[in-house]
Amino acid sequence: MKFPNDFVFGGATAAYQCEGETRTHGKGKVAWDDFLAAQGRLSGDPASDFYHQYPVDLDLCRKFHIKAIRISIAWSRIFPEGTGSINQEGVDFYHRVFQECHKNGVEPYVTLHHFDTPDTLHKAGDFLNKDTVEAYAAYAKFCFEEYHQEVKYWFTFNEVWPVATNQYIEGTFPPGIKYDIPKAILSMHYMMLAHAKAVLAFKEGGYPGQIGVIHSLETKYPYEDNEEDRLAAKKEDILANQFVLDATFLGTYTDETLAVIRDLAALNGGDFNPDPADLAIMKKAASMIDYLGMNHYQSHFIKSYDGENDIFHNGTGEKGTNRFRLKGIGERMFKEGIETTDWDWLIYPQGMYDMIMRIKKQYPMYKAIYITENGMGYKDTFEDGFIDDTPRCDYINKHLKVLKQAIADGAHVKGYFVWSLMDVFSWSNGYNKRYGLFYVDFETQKRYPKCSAYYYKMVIDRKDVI
Ligand code: BGP
Repeated sequence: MKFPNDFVFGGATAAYQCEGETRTHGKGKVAWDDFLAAQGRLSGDPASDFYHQYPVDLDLCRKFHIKAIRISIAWSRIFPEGTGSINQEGVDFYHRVFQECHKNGVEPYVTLHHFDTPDTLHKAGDFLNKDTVEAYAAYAKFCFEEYHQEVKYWFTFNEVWPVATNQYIEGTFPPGIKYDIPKAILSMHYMMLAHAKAVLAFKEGGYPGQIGVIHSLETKYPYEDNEEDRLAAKKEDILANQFVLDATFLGTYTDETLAVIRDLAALNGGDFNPDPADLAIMKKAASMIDYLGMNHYQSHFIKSYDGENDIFHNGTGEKGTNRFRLKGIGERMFKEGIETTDWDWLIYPQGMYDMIMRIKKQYPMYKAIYITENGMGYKDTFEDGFIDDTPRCDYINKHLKVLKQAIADGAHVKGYFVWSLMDVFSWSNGYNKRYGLFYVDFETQKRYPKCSAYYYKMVIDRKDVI
């Protein structure tokens, strides 16, 4: 069996990670600007200079038969303050990008929020503040109205759980708070409410096209086959996966989900009591979404853990330094026989298969799934214009194999996007964690196809893995 004829093979990007020009052309500030400057290690400039290089990147898509691209709109390029006055230069920029996509036969799949809430709203509490929900809904509506002739595929949010955990539990995203589980829960809930409001605006506005949301879904397995580890894996799954999947497909939270979430909130001095009026909005939207975007890179093996919270983020690629231990939940373990990347991400394609089949079973109302991100962070070497990234080809190939199996086993998966199309800026890791099919020389901004670009073209042409 090959991939179906209409299967979409794409490449993914995100505004802050590729555009550059973070404080020019009328763009408003985002929390990242100051957060990164204060650390002094990393910067979102120049990134991959997509602001100027997009014709080059889209031309590469055309040449390598990549017919779809994930792009995100930077909210603060359109509304510099999050609400109110519009920056026409930003609005026009995305028109030019979308037109260039179509000129090259590349379909844009557009995300409205990819980790970059405008700073004014972020400072006022980001998605812990309901005003941000309203501001987001107005911004989404503006985009549907403005771009509906050029964009047919929309995603409301990129990765609700990672935003919440990185902002409030791991502290690697601004505002850099650690171990505040109640805040993480509330911000996820309000992001899902904002998602629902955008879906309703889209469907009730009668715009052509389709809409969904992207979640990062990492399968959680018990480290050992015992009662304690099973419970630990279950708890982490509910917090990271089931909470947002319930919100997406049911528009409410099941009793099982609520019980665990409330326990975790209480253990950390908080509570979670969603407003029934908000749940009614989420329920309506749940029946209307067209697809789920699933980002998948790794899985976790969880051992039960009752010690103090202890997280260390490996942001430099020094293998074996990562630690993730959450009080009353569990500890993420390395597992013999399972390879990791230099940033300690477990390479376990079976996790992607298991997650897809779990969605099919647990949420039979799902209509379609796109794998919206999958790829491998790797320290690429550039030698005489040649970039041998065989491990990345191998990683992608293994994941495409299990994806094919999931389709053969009845899952409705419509497409796959490699993260990332070209090398981009990695939020808490910088520029040496490369993912691209195309190597970017960040000094000259020149692009060079890696081995993986040729590999991917072969897959696209054959509609099959190697
Ligand atoms: C996803 C994000 C992307 C991208 C990717 C790789 O969570 O949606 O924006 O960054 O992960 O992550 P990282 O760059 O941290 O390695």
